[in-house]
Amino acid sequence: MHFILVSGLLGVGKTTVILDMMEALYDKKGYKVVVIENDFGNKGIDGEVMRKFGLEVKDLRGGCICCTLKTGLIDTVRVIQANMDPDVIIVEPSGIADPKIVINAVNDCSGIEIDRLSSVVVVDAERFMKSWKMFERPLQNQLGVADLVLINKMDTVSPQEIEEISSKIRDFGYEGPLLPVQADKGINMEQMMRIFE
Ligand SMILES: Nc1nc2c(ncn2[C@@H]2O[C@H](COP(=O)(O)OP(=O)(O)O)[C@@H](O)[C@H]2O)c(=O)[nH]1
Ligand SMILES: [Mg+2]
Repeated sequence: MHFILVSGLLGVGKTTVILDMMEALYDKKGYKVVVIENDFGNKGIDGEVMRKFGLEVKDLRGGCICCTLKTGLIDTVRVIQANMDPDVIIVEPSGIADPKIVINAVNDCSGIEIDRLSSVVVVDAERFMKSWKMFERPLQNQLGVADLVLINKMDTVSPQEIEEISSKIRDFGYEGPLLPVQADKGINMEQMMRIFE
């Protein structure tokens, strides 16, 4: 089972990215995907979308995965694996959650079999330069464990601004792949899925 964590501040487009991932993983590859949401974003993955994909969403709204729901998340993953045995589990933690805590919890837990763990971080091109200072700590936590960084909403900025954002993300010490995307139109999402393979 491939465990994909999609982190990022509130409103950056995590849920939109996950919808694109689901489409790529389910429609194109036929993988069985389960999404676990723990976010208060303005766009939830609702029953209607799930029916379209024939998939399952577990909603952990009401607490932050990184603290009170840590054991809840692990138990949920364990139950999902035992009952549904999906190929992929995608987890959307709340915006300020520290993904490292989730990664450590998943790695340390017996009873869950994970072949591969990917940590994707989404940033919002429109807001990043204005807001990185205010969110330095959560960004540091997120970028510190990222395997892939998506600079989403590339439609809202110039190529030069994408460069500025990329260089600021490098200043955080992140050295992995950086990909500008427009998740709401699926732009560059195929490239994203390729990085996953
Ligand atoms: N302009 C633009 N808006 C986007 C893009 N992707 C997502 N959004 C919008 O950003 C808002 C937040 O998206 P959402 O996926 O709910 O963010 P989350 O809180 O990180 O899960 C929604 O109104 C989306 O429609 C994009 O590529 N470009
Ligand atoms: Mg969301």
